[in-house]
Amino acid sequence: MTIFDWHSGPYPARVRIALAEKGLLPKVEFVSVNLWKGEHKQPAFLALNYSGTLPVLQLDDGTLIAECTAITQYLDVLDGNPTLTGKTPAEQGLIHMMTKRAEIELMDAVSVYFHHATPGLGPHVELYQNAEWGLRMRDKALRGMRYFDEVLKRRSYVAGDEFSMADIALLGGMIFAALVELPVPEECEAMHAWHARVSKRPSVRAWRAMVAQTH
Ligand code: GTS
Repeated sequence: MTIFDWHSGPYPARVRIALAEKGLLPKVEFVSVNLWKGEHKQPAFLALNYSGTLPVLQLDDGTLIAECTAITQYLDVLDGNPTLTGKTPAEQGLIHMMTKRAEIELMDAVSVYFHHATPGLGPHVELYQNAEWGLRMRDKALRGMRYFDEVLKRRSYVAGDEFSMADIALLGGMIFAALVELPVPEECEAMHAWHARVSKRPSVRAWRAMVAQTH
């Protein structure tokens, strides 16, 4: 399997953490696509992913799978023992719902803030910016943090009692929020406790060590 990504990117982090959770990191070859140079908007990359975003998984038969959720789903069921995306229909439904919610309410909102209300990837990549929209999305992300704080007051993990793809999605949002210096409000204690807990997982520690090493 090949993964096209940018090693320290927040969305790529979701797939790298999922790979580590599944013990699949040694089976993957990583190909670096330089976001800061805008390589993801060039025709060669757009041929791999119409949306021009990372990461993209390419299977050995050439099949291309983009979108973190779709890639994680694929990786999780490969061994016939899904541990991240649910075993029962209800678990699967809840995990997908909460994963999407972590994207809509936090991670994607932080991303829009980054691309529209900060210099983002620089003027040669950010050809259109709408600062007002970006700032609205920053406020949406802050509301999202408060929502997830409420969720995490009621249960240990985002979609229930077990760590899942939804936790990885929320963690991706937190990684992005930290990069753009958008801290989780101090009073969101449940969210902070959850973050401390998931940060102890070997998959997350390994990701952080990899990023620290490459900077
Ligand atoms: N919905 C996509 C997914 O889930 O995979 C979003 C992917 C995404 O936005 N990836 C970022 C990207 O390609 C990578 S990173 O910023 O997290 O490193 N951004 C570039 C751009 O121009 O939007």
